[in-house]
Amino acid sequence: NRVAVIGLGYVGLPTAAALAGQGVEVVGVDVDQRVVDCVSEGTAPFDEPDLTSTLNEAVSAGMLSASTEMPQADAYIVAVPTPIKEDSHVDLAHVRSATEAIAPRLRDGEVVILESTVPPGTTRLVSEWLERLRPDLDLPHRMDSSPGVHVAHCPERVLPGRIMTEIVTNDRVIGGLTSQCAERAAAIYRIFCRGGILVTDAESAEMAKLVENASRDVEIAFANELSLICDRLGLDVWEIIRMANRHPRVNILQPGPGVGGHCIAVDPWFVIQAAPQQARMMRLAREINDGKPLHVAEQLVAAAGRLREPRIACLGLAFKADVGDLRESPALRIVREVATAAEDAVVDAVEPHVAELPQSLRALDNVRLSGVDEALDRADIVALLVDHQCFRKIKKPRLSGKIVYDTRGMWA
Ligand code: SAJ
Repeated sequence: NRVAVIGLGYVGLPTAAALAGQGVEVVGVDVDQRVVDCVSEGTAPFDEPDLTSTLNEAVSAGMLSASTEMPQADAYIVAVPTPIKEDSHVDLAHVRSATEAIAPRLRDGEVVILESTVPPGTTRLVSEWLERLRPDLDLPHRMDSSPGVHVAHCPERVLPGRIMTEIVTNDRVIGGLTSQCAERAAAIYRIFCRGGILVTDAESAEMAKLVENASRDVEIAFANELSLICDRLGLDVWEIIRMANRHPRVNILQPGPGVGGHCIAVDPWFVIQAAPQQARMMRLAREINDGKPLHVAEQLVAAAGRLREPRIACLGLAFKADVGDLRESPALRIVREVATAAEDAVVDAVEPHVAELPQSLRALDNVRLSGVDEALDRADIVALLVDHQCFRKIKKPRLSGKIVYDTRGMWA
């Protein structure tokens, strides 16, 4: 049996490696030749604990290969990006082109599984696309029918930084366009997943995934709103949360500089768009979390405005602790905003997880990528933007005489 995994990113590559590690022949497919070359050599094109070792073993054992061409397979797992467009609607272009690449290969008895996070109804849409591309095949319609080709949704749930553990231990929700579709997909995930497999219909699986992230977004928004309230009232938000969380049924999350990454800041929009009248709290949460970087930047710019040619050390650019992923990073937004608004300031961006400044900062001549020590030595203002483990070593005396903005409560 051969499985094709389409999209060798944060989700597809670990899934391919986990399946291949269990003795399944896997072909990873990606449109990016560099990614394919990297994987073919057994190396991961991005940082993720334990991924390279699993990958290396699978490639050496001949169980995992990579290609830009769609192979013939018994199952196709689609794990391509589903970003949002300017108008905050989903961009299904990658799902569409993956579907078009799979269609000519499909044969009766095979299964197509969508892992990408998508708005409700997309799995059915994929099946409809396949049906139009291959009118000769019998695609699923009613839940109780027995189609020739099976289509299901199995949303990913792994946490960056813990992917290789969570891909095995997390429970999985698997939604089929028919019960048989769900069962066929479940059989594949049971090969490497030790968590529970929850079988449902495709739309419920799509929705379950979205509300997991929307729920986290709302909870983080509560913490972020609380931090604004406490700022206003001159109270210490960290101490208040610490105390409130000693109540047996209270668990307030941590405020921060905003919500980043490609999931939590994106997925709630798919729910909001599906039911705009009803999804009021989710929309507000998005607004609160999206407004937080600007709030932090304004505070830093105001502090910089009171100094002459200030040096600002911004600790962290990643979207969260201990990863090098800068996508939708609030820290990045803050640095860009501060460097643009405070023109006579020099910003030392400290990000040990990247080798060079990202494109959006390279254009600014008052931002440089610096080491933590040099940045702290010359800083008038220190902004802790990401709670990377390596910043925990910085002790309070090192910050004395400097204006400190600790957006993560690391020194609280
Ligand atoms: N954050 C806070 N305060 C907190 C927790 C997080 O400000 O108390 C911020 C982080 O700094 C980061 C953002 O929120 O900027 C999101 O980080 P995260 O660690 O909460 O989540 P992600 O985006 O890395 O991964 C999430 C996970 N979803 C849930 O926990 C419900 C993961 O399981 C999903 O697989 C992933 O989204 C995804 O791909 O959908």
